[in-house]
Amino acid sequence: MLRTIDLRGQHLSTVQLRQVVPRADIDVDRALESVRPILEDIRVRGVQAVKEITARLDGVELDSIRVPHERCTEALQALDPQVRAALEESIARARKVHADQRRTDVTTNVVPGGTVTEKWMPVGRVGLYVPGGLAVYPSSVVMNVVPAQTAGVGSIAVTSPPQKAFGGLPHPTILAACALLDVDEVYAVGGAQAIAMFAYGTAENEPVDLVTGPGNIYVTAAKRQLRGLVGIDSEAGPTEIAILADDTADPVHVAADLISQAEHDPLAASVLVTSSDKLAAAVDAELRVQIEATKHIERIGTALAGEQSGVVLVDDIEQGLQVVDAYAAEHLEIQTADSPGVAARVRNAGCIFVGAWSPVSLGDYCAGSNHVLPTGGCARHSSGLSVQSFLRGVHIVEYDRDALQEVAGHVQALANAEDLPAHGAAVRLRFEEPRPGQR
Ligand code: HSO
Ligand code: ZN
Repeated sequence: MLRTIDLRGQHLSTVQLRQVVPRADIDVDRALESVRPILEDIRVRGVQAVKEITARLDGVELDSIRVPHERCTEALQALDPQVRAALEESIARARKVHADQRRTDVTTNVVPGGTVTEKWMPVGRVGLYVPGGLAVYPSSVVMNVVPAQTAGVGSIAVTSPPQKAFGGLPHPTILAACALLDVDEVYAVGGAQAIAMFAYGTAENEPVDLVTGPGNIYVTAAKRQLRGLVGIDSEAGPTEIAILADDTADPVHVAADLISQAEHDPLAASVLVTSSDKLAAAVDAELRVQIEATKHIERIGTALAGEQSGVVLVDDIEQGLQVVDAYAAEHLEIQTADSPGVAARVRNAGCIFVGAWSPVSLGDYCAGSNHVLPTGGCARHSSGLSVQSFLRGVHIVEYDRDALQEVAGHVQALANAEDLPAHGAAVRLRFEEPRPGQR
């Protein structure tokens, strides 16, 4: 099922490893070509353009882009009690984990009379994107809203694509999740137009300071283009699972987990990195059996057969660690004899799932961790969504006269070294006698 990349006996550099690990070539810049006119139209014509584009792309005529609050409460009342209970548990666990991510302000006494305080302030207003498309993602409402609320963001708006099948509203489970989380500003807009609406603001919505949440390639292209005007969390690509496993792993679990994330998208990536021929063969056989029983067999089959998926054969766990670090997966499972020991040595991954009882699906819904994670190798430099994503650390500098005077010579020396003498003068002047008539 999966293509095989045999790295045994090879000593590859990081650069070479990055080239050989399976990864899709996602061309966001190309998507930008079709996205740019949409953004520009909304910048110029505002909400009228949002409505016309929504009619054209989603086949939905919107009277208003905003979802009336009653629709959310009605959706919550009609929600299957089991789904409600599960969402409540998901929210409670996410709140527990995210509460521990709160930052405390720190004041450093640099010298007597001279302090620097780092003050953490929430972003003023955020727009959270919840994808529609092939699946419905109430869990993503939780993963965006909980950290924003925990950070203390005062104004939170959620948007999700309108669904023809639901009278032009976002999916009812999304609306119910918003109601459960006490979010009452919800929009029925998807795609690049949603990001533009958030970034520019229109007659029917205030602009936001930050947009978060994953979306398709057009959403990502819009985020790339509008970054700066608004903050963005990251550029989300198709989801990825990598599993580092040895012959102690259960092939049934490994196959199920590879399939689980392939279920998202024909472009999703499922990668097994193993030192065991035996496991690779058993997983392959298991994939063939399990895939037959899946509802979304077509997109799972496409994802597993795609160039972005594969089995990477390695000599041992050492080489396996090099491979997974070069790959920097969004989700990385460790299923080895000493899973915690191996997991502790991983450098690059969005979220690490340790041992046989921590599958990615748990993290998708109910572990308490966040499922909005860096994809496409961005885990080398970025983190998943957290309370920190919605905070800004502002330095507050407060020196008294003596403390400034003490360091004045150094400021002037550095100002002169940079040929910026006016910088030095701004300090020196404060300690000079005023010119006649100056003060
Ligand atoms: N695995 C996805 C999140 C998700 N899975 C939502 C199911 N629902 C990206 O981390
Ligand atoms: Zn998932």
